[in-house]
Amino acid sequence: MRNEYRSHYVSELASVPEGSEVEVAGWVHETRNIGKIIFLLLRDHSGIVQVTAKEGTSDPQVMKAMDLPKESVVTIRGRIKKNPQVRNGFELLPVRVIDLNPLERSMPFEVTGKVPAELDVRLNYRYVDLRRKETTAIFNIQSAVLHGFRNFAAKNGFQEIRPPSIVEAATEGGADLFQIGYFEKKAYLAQSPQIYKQLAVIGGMDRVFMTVPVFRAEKHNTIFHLNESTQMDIEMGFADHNDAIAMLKKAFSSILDAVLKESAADLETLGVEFQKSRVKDVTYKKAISKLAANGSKIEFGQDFSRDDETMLTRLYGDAIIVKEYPTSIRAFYSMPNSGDPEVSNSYDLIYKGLEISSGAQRIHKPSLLIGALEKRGLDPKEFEFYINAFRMGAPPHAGWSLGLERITMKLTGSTNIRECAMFPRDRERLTP
Ligand code: AMO
Repeated sequence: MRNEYRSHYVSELASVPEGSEVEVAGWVHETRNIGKIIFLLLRDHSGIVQVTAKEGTSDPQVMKAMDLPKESVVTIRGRIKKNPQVRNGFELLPVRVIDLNPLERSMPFEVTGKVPAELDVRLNYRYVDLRRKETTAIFNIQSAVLHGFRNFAAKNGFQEIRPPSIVEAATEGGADLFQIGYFEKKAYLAQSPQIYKQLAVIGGMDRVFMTVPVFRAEKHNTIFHLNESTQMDIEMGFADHNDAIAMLKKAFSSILDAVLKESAADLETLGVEFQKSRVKDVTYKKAISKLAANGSKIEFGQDFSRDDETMLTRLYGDAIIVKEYPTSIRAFYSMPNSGDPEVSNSYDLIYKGLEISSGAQRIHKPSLLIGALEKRGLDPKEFEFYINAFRMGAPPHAGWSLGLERITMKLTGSTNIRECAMFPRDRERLTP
């Protein structure tokens, strides 16, 4: 698309005939001024091109205009010239250079990555950090993850819904809620779309999916937790945990396919390699006895520790679905197993040692639900509107949620989840 600023993206220049005049727009990545020659590397979101001005051949005004600090935002018109010595096999001989917005401040760190910068500094200036090729690669991969999830949803008949983020009561139970003022009342930011996706299925939608921000006032500051994160959720009507697990495997496979197909170059930029792993299933009871046989102290009724999750990967492979967790340690809405109510029809997907997804068949009987709430010290009165929905023709149903930043973290080999949230929210960070 040609407009006032550009005729081509850098990645399109390779197919432009020598001698043609083109216009590119982006940032000054590097410059080298050796007196009679000025080299300028211009970077746009698609790549980097060398712009070369020479005394004698280039207009002196253009040579002067090329003398720009790094990260200046420019538009450059020039002619394509083949040059086998240059990285792309061609360079641009400039005829016009415009600095679109002269820098008023020096850059907080090197976008080229020549001098490493602390994560905190990068996050303070995320709009500059996003120009680094590694950060660009992470968000390209995240975009492919979202495509993979949507492809899966479209292929399997899921309808997209938009649940609210402002809610009256806890959606997951527990105390990890952000309270907000809502006119004369108190309200909360939703911890998950859980209740609403169930209500959609009770409403007859049968298969729904959503990609939504969720908010958790967890006080701990870890490399795996954010206070605002993004969930990719589904819910299915007339379905049990086995149906939902089968869908989780399909979604996971579709996500890996999309990343491998769309983001091969990004994976290379990050130096990450991965094969499409087969997802293995194991029951919680089997998993804990295998962990115990390998030295873990875990007992029935306990959640896996970080070390247990790492050991599970060593024992079973990169991608494992652990199912039938003890009912007591799962969310109140998880359906107890009819043959063994001590465990529930619940499951987690653990990928490369980290829980990236969680789900369950839901309790659809009001009396069971009231009992489950009471057992956890929650007041059924606060969930009345939710329980009432189960009194008016609620079918058996099941679903799950995949954490977008968590899966991105594992696919990009990032060591801190903050790398995988564009503007992360944690205990300390509320800006930018
Ligand atoms: P759960 O609470 O396990 O389940 O969350 C689902 C997935 O969301 C991700 N996740 C997080 N990622 C970053 N920071 C956090 N603080 C955080 N909390 C959760 C994880 C996790 O596996 N309603 C249920 C799902 C369902 O049963 O459908 C739920 O929210 O990847």
